[in-house]
Amino acid sequence: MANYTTTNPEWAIQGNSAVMSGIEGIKDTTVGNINPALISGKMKPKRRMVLTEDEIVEGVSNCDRTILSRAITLIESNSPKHFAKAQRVLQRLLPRTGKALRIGITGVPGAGKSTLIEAFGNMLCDNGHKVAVLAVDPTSSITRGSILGDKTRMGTLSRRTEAFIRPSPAGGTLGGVARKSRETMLMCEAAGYDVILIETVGVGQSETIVLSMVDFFMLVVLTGAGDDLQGIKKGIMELADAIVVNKADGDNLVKAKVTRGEYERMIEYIRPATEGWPTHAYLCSAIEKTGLPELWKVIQVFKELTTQSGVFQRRRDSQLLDWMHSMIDEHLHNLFFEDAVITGRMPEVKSAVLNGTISPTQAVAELIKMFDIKRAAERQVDIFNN
Ligand SMILES: Nc1nc2c(ncn2[C@@H]2O[C@H](COP(=O)(O)OP(=O)(O)O)[C@@H](O)[C@H]2O)c(=O)[nH]1
Ligand SMILES: [Mg+2]
Repeated sequence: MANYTTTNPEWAIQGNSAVMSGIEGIKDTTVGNINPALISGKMKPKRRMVLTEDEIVEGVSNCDRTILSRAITLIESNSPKHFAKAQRVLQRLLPRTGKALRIGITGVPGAGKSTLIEAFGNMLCDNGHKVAVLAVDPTSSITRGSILGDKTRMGTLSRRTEAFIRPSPAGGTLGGVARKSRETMLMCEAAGYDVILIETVGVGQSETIVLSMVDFFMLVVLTGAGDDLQGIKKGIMELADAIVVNKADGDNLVKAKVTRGEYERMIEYIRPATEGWPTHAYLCSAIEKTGLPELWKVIQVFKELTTQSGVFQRRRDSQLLDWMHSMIDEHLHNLFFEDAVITGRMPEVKSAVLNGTISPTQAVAELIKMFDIKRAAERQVDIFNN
């Protein structure tokens, strides 16, 4: 059996030529640059070696960051074979998950989320925590690159051994990004990261995905909110467990205090995001690193209070059931759209709809009639047992 993936692995995301490398430390094996140990057979080219299920489970459990990266790559793979393997790995690691504090961070682009995560993450590492930073950006397959910028913004943190930073999966469907992000989070927990910081791009549906994953959700805002609320929808404020007025430094400090007061007044009219937890606005500066210990304290009090009241666990429980439901949706969706009968007839039906020969509703009715769910399920590779 082939032990090595090719330069264009089958799991590469369709239409996306950038494939993240797995293991670092071995130079490209171009002519003249070959490690003699490789030729003599004394050393295996680790970079391309396919890891066994056991190796991944063990590597992740021991917080081997290289293996963790590869486990996540497996989760992000769109190949059914890799999906099945990732699921088996996850199943075995599941008992190690759930112990981290999951914090979501949203806000308009430029609010300072990445800078804040860098400062906050460093502080937590200094305090003995292990921090995993994830990003959720469902548009990343279109915009690309934006998330890589974030990694440079987190320069210090990314070099720390106590930290692990992973950009958003470029996932195609929204459901795909959601599943991959959640499972990536679980992998990080299994590796022993006890604080998970999840940045959303703050546009589109990234907030919804992150909200469905986290225990504590914070909104980072800029000073000078004024009347227009910086385009922040009231809906997002309703989801926040804390509003963080960032860039409260230098000449901006006075303005930041005013902004904080404005948000405090607005919050009064909004139903709290979490039962029994009053949302407040706080000041901080990611650059000067002020207000960060206070913010951490707030999050800890939140955890304590909601754990006592049972709200913490209830939120996690409902998230789990929601995940399950969305997975069912996704699975049924795939069964239908990947079914040979459906894909075979689809072009014809599509053009009939475009020609005005049949209505979209009629088209759906006919496709559903053609779709034999039992046979479709049989035809599909048995992804859960393979
Ligand atoms: N003065 C000041 N600038 C900040 C602060 N935090 C972030 N910035 C700047 O704001 C800009 C956007 O920050 P970034 O972290 O990329 O924002 P994001 O888009 O929300 O992730 C960058 O130029 C940062 O240097 C802060 O606390 N104070
Ligand atoms: Mg950012």
